[in-house]
Amino acid sequence: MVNSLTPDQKKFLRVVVSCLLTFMVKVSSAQTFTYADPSLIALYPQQNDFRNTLNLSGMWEFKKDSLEVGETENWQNGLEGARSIAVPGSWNEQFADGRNYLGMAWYETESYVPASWQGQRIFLRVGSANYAAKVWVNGQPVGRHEGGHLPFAFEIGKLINWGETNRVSIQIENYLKPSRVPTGNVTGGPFQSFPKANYDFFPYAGLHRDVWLYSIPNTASIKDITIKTDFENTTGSIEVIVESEGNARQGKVVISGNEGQQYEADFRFVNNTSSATVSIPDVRLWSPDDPYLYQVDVTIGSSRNPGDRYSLETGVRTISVTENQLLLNGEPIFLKGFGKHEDFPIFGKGTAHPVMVKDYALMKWTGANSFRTSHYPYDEEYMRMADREGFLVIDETPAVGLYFHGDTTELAQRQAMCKQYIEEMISRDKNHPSVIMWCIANEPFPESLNPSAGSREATPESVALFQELFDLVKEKDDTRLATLVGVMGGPAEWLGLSDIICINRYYGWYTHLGDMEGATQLLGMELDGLHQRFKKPIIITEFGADTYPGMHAVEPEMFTEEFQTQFIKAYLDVADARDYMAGMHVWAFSDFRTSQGLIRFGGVNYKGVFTRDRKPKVAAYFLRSRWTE
Ligand code: BDP
Repeated sequence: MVNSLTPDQKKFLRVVVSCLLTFMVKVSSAQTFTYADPSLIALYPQQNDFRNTLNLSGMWEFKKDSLEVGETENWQNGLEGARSIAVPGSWNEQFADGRNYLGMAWYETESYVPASWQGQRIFLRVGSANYAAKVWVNGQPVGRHEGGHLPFAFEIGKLINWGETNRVSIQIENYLKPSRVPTGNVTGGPFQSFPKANYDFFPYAGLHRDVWLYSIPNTASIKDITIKTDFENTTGSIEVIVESEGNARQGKVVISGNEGQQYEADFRFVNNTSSATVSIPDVRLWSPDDPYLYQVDVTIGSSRNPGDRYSLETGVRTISVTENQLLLNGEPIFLKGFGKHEDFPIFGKGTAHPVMVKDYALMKWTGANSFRTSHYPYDEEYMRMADREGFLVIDETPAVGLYFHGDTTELAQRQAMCKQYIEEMISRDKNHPSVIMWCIANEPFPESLNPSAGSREATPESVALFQELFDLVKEKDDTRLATLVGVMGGPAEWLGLSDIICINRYYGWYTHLGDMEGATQLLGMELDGLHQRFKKPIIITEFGADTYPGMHAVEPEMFTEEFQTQFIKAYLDVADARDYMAGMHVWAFSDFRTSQGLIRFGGVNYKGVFTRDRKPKVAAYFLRSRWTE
């Protein structure tokens, strides 16, 4: 019958059939791609007698999908004409044609899943896929996730071929959109850069952290562990809250430390939840000077027939604020350190373990005791290392460059993303003693996007919006402080919502150019005013000057190493003269890649006190003498 149709009728039929097929694919994908559940990322994959892990990082297959035909052409059934790519790593750094590509691309790998895993529950966990990801296993859709810098996981046991290789396909795209967090392609935004990110770091794309397959026991398993610590006199207490799945009725917590001592507590589940508090006599408190960690082993089931086990490390410490001070274990502590980035040549935003180790070594060398995970949560190994090395961390969500004008639908989408990030970040990082503070946003902009002009008022809507985020943080974790980092010229009302005031200031750089006297005068006045108004301690979470390495001047001049040193010293002196200052974080630890723009020579932000490949500028030696003597 088709043969009897005219060419026009045939063409029409083809269009109808293709539309129908596209529609069916879309409908079926809409039905089968569930959004990732943040509660699944609470426990990092772990190998023990009850659990198994397989790290899928290494060489994967990669293919751009700029026409976005991959799904209709079923690329999940095997990528044809693909090239190799390293995971973790940003795709923008690995090829000769990838730098500015932010569209759709596909990743694929194969992994053998041992038959011995059959009978267990199997999950796929992706450490970070920037920005939006869809995942298939053996050609079958398993789920989707939005937002980079935080992990997501799906249960995939039903799709596994036991004792065979299994194909994992991940589609990722990183379009810059006003509805996303962080935002991009904003009309009239402050950043006139390319690519048009509404923030000052390169919008790297791809699989940036490890990808894992892991298994947990089928009949009863530990789903989540939350640790809260406290102390009175010399006795510490570690409260361990355990959430389980399945039929375990009881369990045990064993805490090891204090040179071979063990402290134990039994617990019983009620509705799969339980908690046990263990006392530690002669407790060794966690601090930057002595980052002492206790080992916590949780076992569920009876002692004769244990069902699952999970181990982690914790430090006993408290964090609080007074009107003037930040208190660690009840004692004043001053944060000395940096705002940072996950950034390194060729790796992009991909996890690079040697760089991580080097960064801690260099931070210690300067005498720093703290850093902020600007402007997104860092790799989990980074956080574990902070626990071990004794760094006090301000853990920040990817909410950078938020603004409140324009499209209300986009505003609601951004707000939903901010809440998702808070849930995921706290779910993932809540057991790190190093994390003392959650930061819900960096430099949200007031109504007018240009902070040096227009309205600096906080609209009631924006205050309500932040209040909602702070409430969510406190609901998830009431043991730590919560803050947002304020932009220069931004509304003070937003700052007042925080437990501790955090501000970024660039007087002497973006205003009062080169004039450090005028800059520090204004800075001092502003700090005094803020403290008088809010009666809370203040941290300057960013201050710094772009510095081209090797550029010098007898009399300090912008862009020279002498000017950067003078700038940092002037700010530190202002802080030292005020007893309500609780910390100073230099911007930035190292130079980092950003979008191309007039004020970003070579697409690099040069405010690092170390170069991008971690060589010290003069300011690094200055900080070392100031912070270690
Ligand atoms: C601050 C931002 C930071 C920038 C820095 C700068 O928080 O991301 O990199 O300014 O301009 O406003 O160097």
